Amino acid sequence: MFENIPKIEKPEFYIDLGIRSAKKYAASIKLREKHRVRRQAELESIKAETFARSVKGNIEKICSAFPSINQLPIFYKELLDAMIGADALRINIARIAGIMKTIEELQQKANTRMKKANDLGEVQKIKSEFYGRSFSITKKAKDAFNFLENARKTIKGFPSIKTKMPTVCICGYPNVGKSTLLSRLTGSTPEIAPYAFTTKQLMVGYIENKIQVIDTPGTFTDNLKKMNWIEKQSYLAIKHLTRKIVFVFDISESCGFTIKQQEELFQQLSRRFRAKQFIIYLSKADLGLENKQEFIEAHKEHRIFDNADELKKVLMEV
Ligand SMILES: Nc1nc2c(ncn2[C@@H]2O[C@H](COP(=O)(O)OP(=O)(O)OP(=O)(O)O)[C@@H](O)[C@H]2O)c(=O)[nH]1
Ligand SMILES: [Mg+2]
Repeated sequence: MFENIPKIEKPEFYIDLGIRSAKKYAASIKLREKHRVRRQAELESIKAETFARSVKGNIEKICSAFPSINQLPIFYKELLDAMIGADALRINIARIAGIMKTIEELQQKANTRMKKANDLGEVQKIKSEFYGRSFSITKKAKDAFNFLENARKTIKGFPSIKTKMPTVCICGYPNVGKSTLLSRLTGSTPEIAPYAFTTKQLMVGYIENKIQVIDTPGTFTDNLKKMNWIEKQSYLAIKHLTRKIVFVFDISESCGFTIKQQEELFQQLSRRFRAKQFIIYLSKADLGLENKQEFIEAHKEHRIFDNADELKKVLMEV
């Protein structure tokens, strides 16, 4: 979805490109003007215009490649705000867009002055002033170019999610078997390993191309700002994309976390997302689960599954 933003270079790169393209173009044209001063003035005007067009074109490409924040689905909008800062992105795009405008004005002024230049010294002076000021305002925006390059890298790592498809999120403590369940439900092949924090980005699968299932790891803090990058993504996916949450409990505790710890996360999410429907999945049923009956008694108000196929059937019921 966001892979098309071109790499953003340092300002010097665009200046060099502009100079090269001006030189190249100037070498390819034939001027009819015979008067030495007029001829030189005309040549420099053409070069300045080519330089300005090149810099403007490249900056324009950068500005228009970033997604327009207001048109993004709410999930991506908030993700972008949490990861990059929507205002900061707007400001930095506006800063480099400002360069285009200034260079255009400088070039027009230089052009008008060139037409009136009386000697080669004056032509040289106008030329130096034009490039000097153009370079300086472009280089001054170094931080903005840098910011946008970092933003591009962050955006490129955003998960590819269908924001309009009915979606189910799989939550639960680390190592309880969330990714294994995702794989059983959707046939996708996420990384599964016998240690906590295996999943480091949102994993997505589809049930018959009708239901999107997202593995949303994280134990979440109260504050979005304090969450790590994967937790922010998970949290926003739960908040904006899903009405159904499958909460995975490993009551065998072979995940390394007690039922009590898992219960705390379950209660915390239930409170925070009151309006959503929670379904419980007991993982690792093959391990016996002696305490299953006791657990079911304590969670009478929830539907509980320990078989992925049965859970899948229920998720398919619209
Ligand atoms: N015996 C048994 N082991 C399971 C089952 N499901 C998962 N496991 C094991 O539990 C471990 C963790 O499984 P994952 O699916 O990676 O768990 P996760 O919740 O995605 O873990 P994180 O990504 O670290 O949060 C792996 O060693 C799995 O093989 C199951 O049904 N039975
Ligand atoms: Mg996982």
